[in-house]
Amino acid sequence: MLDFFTIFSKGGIVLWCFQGAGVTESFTGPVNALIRSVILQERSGNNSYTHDALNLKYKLDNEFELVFVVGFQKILTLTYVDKFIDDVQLHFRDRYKNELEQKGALTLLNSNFAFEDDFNMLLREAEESSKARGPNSMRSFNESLKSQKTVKSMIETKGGDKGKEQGGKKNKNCCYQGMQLSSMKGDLLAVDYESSEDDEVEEEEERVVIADTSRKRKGGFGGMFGMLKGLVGSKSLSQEDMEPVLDKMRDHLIAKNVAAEIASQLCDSVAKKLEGKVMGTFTTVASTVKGALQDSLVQILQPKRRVDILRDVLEARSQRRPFVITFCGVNGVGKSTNLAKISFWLIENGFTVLIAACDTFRAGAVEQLRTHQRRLNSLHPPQDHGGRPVVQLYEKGYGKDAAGIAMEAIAYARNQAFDVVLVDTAGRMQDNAPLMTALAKLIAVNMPDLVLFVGEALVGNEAVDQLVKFNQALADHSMSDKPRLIDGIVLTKFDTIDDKVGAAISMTYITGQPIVFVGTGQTYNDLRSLNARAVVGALMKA
Ligand SMILES: Nc1nc2c(ncn2[C@@H]2O[C@H](COP(=O)(O)OP(=O)(O)OP(=O)(O)O)[C@@H](O)[C@H]2O)c(=O)[nH]1
Ligand SMILES: [Mg+2]
Repeated sequence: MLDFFTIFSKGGIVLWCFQGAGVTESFTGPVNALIRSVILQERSGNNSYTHDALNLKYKLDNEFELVFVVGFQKILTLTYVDKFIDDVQLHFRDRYKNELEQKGALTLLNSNFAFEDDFNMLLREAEESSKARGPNSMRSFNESLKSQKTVKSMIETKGGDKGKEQGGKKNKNCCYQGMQLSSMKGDLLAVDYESSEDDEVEEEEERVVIADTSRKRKGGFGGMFGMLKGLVGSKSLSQEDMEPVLDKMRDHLIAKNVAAEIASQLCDSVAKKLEGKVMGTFTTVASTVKGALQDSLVQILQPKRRVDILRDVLEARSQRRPFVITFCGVNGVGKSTNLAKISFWLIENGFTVLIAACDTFRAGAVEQLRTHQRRLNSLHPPQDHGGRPVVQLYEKGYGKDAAGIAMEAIAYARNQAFDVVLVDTAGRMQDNAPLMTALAKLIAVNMPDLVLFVGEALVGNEAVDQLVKFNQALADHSMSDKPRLIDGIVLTKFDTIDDKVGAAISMTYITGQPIVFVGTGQTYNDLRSLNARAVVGALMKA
């Protein structure tokens, strides 16, 4: 029942297309019209467009710079199209990741995207599931978009909710030394925010009424957008017009703890994006500026690379080797505590963990880990796991070479068939050259699967300095031409920062690496994943 489906790059190269049986009209006209009047204007709306008798729906893939467009007759109400376009996008990305990562136009031109079979399968599934639901069945409130558009919808639940439910059923919720614990099976819950009523406005409505709310609010973005009031008619935006607005935007971001340098770079890029854009009315100016900033922020926070630790651990297990994660960062940021929380999450997911006590420097570091190891084993007693402790500590006391201990621990884990090795390291200041060299050596020698940088959400400008110097040290002391740098971030003490969430932006912007875990407190349950939309929401809030 579809007229066509086409996948093309933002550069205009058609990678693949499908034309429905019996459809003779070319779809070049409608697609060109869509590109001209919607995509190039960066009007997002609800991602649909009507051209003569055709309905077009599209989806942008910003990571790989692709556009997915589906066309069907306006008279048809195809309920499955939105989900279908999502499915096709995911499938296509997964299947052609390698080709798409190369990006260059030549690679795309030379690649053969034989996607017919996958597409037909997805289409059959979509059509069948919509038939199964019945054509005229009315959606219940719970199924409707509206029911999901509450504040709660900002929280990504994924497998997390399921895990919680299971935990509840099996009565797994337990307490330890005053700590409330619940099951942490599956993917982690995403960080949550308290929101004002304003945020509950449905997205569609928000776009329309944005000018009003910005006028209502004092200061913050309200004031900022207010400045654009004079800009009406068909004037195109110039740097000069935007200067005062951008200054305010920069201050706003800095007030939210985004590092100053990064706030400036972000504003410059928004200015570049908007320069020369022809403005219609005040409303469009307001939503365009806000939208451009919001888009950039979401894009920064969205992982360029998927980090799926549970899957990667399983893969390592199938290769009969432990999956090794190293934690590093400056003193007192929460490396050891979050290492323990991550152990708990891994154990809850059925894995065994060896903690390598490679902080051989700070007094008490080994004992701190031993305490965690005991607590974790009492939460998951060996008798529930075939007589084997689910977490063990590998330690050699103090004053020894950390890289050597890590190496012994990894070998021990391989012999004893542990699934994961978590390497705790001593805190070190980024300017302490000998200690940075030692860390770089530990990583170069042991080549962990994942190097996690642990940083506090409280930091502002300091975040950039830490990350740049940690990465630089790893690069300088690497023995390979493809050095192991930081490949993920643990953002800790997120519970202490209110809505000053700027460090999340600074850290991902500087490294280009994802925030893999968010620490939200001092119990084993206080571990979350990042919800980019919620963080951007908090950043944009006046
Ligand atoms: N509120 C809050 N406190 C945290 C969080 N993570 C860690 N902490 C606290 O931060 C303090 C330092 O934590 P550690 O785990 O010892 O930090 P570290 O980075 O290992 O410290 P060094 O090994 O000395 O470098 C402890 O009091 C933790 O309880 C968090 O997500 N939220
Ligand atoms: Mg520590």
